[in-house]
Amino acid sequence: MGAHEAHRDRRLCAVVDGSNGFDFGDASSCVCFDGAVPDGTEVTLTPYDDCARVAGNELYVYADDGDDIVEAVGDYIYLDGGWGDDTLAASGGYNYVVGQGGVDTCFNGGEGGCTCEIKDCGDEDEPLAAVAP
Ligand SMILES: [Ca+2]
Repeated sequence: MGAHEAHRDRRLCAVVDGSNGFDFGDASSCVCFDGAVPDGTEVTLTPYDDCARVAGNELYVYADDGDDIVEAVGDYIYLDGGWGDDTLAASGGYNYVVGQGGVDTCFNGGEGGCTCEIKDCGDEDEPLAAVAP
């Protein structure tokens, strides 16, 4: 299956619950995760088009490659979209959202040190869609 096909149908992603840990980097398909994780956890998604809603505090969430859709709920979360055309959202406070390469859309509904930053050294035309708190 090509990446675009996977992008069209995220229902084909493996539904995961974190019972075997929160590093899904070795998964053979995209993953779909929706749940709470312990504070301070590092969550790593797959190189495919993942879909996740992660709740917790002091998290590091890395979506890796692929066109990911990730929502983070909590405080002090660092949400890194990795490469790909990501849609990233963080609600809570003091979260930091980084789109990395690709055409990303970031929303940060939190308060405090909220930032939505696109890091892409190779494409200055990349649109930035940021919603201020
Ligand atoms: Ca991914």
